[in-house]
Amino acid sequence: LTEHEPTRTGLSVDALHRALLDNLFYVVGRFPAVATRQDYYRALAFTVRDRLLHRWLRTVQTYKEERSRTVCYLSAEYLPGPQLGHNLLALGIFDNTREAVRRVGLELDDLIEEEAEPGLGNGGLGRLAACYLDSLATLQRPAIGYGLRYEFGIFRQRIDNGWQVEVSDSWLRDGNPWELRRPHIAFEIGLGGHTERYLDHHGHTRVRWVPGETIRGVAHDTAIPGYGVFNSNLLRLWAAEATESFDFGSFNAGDYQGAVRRKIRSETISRVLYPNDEPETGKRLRLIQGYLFVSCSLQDMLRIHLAGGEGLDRFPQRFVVQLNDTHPAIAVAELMRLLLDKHGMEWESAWDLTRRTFAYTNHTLLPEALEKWSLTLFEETLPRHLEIILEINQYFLDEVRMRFPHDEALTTRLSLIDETGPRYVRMAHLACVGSFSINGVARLHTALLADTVLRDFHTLWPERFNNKTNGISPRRFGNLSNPDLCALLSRVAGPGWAADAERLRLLEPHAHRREIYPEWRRIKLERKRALARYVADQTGIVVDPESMFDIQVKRIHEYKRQHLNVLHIIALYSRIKMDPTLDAAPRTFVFGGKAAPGYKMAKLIIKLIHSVGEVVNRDPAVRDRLRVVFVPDFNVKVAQRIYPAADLSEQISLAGMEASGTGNMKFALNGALTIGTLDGANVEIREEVGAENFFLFGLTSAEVQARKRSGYCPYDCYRENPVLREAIDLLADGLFSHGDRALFRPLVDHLLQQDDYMLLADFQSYIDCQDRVDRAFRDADSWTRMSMLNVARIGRFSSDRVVQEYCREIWRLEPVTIRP
Ligand code: 26R
Repeated sequence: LTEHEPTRTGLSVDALHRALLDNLFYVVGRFPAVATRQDYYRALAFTVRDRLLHRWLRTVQTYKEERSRTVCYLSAEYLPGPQLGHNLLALGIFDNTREAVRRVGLELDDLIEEEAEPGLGNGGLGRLAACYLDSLATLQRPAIGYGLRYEFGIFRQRIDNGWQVEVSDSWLRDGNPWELRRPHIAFEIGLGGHTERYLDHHGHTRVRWVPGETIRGVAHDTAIPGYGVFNSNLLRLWAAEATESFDFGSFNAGDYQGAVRRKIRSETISRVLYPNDEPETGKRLRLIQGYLFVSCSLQDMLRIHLAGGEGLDRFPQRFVVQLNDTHPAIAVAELMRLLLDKHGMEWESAWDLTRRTFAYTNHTLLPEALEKWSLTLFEETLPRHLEIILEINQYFLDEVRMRFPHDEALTTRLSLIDETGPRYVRMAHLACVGSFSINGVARLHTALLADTVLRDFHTLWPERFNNKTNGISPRRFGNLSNPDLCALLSRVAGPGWAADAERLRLLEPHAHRREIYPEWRRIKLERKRALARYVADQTGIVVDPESMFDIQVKRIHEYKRQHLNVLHIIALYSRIKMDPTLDAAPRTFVFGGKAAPGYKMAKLIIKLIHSVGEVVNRDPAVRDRLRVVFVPDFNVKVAQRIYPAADLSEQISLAGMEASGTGNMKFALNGALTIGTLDGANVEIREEVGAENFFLFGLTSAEVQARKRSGYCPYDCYRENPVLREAIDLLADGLFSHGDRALFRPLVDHLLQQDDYMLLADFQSYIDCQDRVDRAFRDADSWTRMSMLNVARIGRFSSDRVVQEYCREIWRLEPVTIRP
């Protein structure tokens, strides 16, 4: 009977098989005999998209009919990872599809490999946004993710002689079968120009912005299906295009070439993602990028709202807008502008409405990462917004002066404008003033926010502050990346854990059953073998899957202290050289991560990892006991191979620096034990899994602050600790640089003279802790039990838990069931 199943919606093996061949011919335009794997991947992607469309359109229709309250997640970055596997899992057709693909003589895993992932983000912040979209759909909450459709995502990383080389990421080259371009969902934005005052027909003074140029943003939609439910939400990304009116005007004036040039320039706006995890002040293009997607998104929300027939005053009932860091904070001024200038509202009601609409998440305490824009750049680019910001500031500072008279210093600190030198707009301040909720991303982070960078705002409005400890998608980082482990989890804890991660706790009683340890270890070993094959293929380095896989993967940054990890490797290397009988478990040190292209020190750290690896991996005295590898081009796809293969997860940032971290959670879910500081979410992970199942070292953030206040002198640590001295001397003397003493000098000098991230202060504690790790690893049964307990107790860090907290405490959002 399955023969009668429709080709575009049927879920049986037969229907999928027929659809695959149908799409291969009619959409991809190929005969099976000449089709490549990429052709088959695309045919399969269309097959899956067909099956999503029904759910997707039903969802949009239902939300519309029911005028459901909707959260709009505004994020400049999304790192959703490859879509095919995720969508098959959500639809529950993984096994049938595997079978259908076999019928054409191929393997599903090979087709999944074919997909170019959308690298539309830098790291944690973009991946978090993707996990939250997954959870929102799974929890049946109406949500739209709004962002930018960068034509080039985060650069691809090549390694040349140990140095990072950036290669452009043309992820759209083979087309993107998942997206639907919506040419009729497009909005214009203005740039530059000037403002004018005029009298409206009530005789009130109003403002008109006369932009110097206009640009269009066109919607590109991707379905985000929930897991095991019919809901499918929307990721709507804007691409920049030229406006027709503009072309037309130039054409009439006879300047055809000029019109084409401007068209190309318009399209440049969404061309490329900025590859930094720190702002570049003065980059006009980045300001425009943010404004483009924010303005289009708000115009889209207003359109949807007004189409529902309700008045603007009810907008905050229908929509809540979450600002993912300050990158979209211009939204506060833009919504004001739309309400005042386009919809003729009065200031008080517009401001009241705006402030009831936005909520702001902060993702970093690093002062250099707090966004600010020079006033002159702002004025040139968004003159009307600057006026509005200055007016918001006046009302705001009046209120401050009223509540805290005679405290001009407080007023200066709180101002939306930094006037200590050349003037800047402080985007975090704009976000705070314009939002009803301000949250950090881990308990410690939120506490530090209230105590440091947002202290004065916390004094003003303590009730706006709240914590939402980050989480990860158990579907993406469990089921998809580690199916064998997950099959075991489903057997012992029941299959429900993927949608209800707290159920992982049902594994806990089994952590004492030695008879299942061999299977747990076999699964880990199999993932390590697979990673070893991948590493050999990518780097030519052969590693031993039986050795401890000690892994640090994340953006390369001094505060994350990859070089502390390297100092441990050097110390261990020299210890084994001095004492070849030293009893220590063989280890494979794995690194991965990208450095911002302009961040010299981070790039030098990549070179350092390779240089130390070269010496260690070649030395016959240690080569059976230590290996160092750097996996190039760390991204979501590579991450899914790495987390399942880890024995040890390195989370070693200086306490008080990492807002949360989410890699820490992904490792633990895959049964790795953590060596870490009391930073970010590590604090809460350790509480959950138990102190005895976590390797803790290093200063606390309070101790860090105290040490800094009393004048931290790294050179003292160097002088007083012979092990540390030797490690640094080996580096400085050129042991890892063919005798070149200049290569790593900047790094060594910085450590000895400044050491902003206190590697030397934490060095001995780290080394001692690594010794404890070594002893623990050599007791295989005890290690296995700890590993199982980590998995059993990590459920709290599911993004489902966080999203429920956001829904209950910030968004006031209820589930909406979609029926077939
Ligand atoms: C301005 C722009 C180029 C930019 C600045 C800063 C882009 C990205 C950043 C980095 C930030 C905001 C970031 O990614 N923060 C990370 O957010 C994660 C999710 O909350 C945290 O887990 C992680 O600790 C934090 O560094």
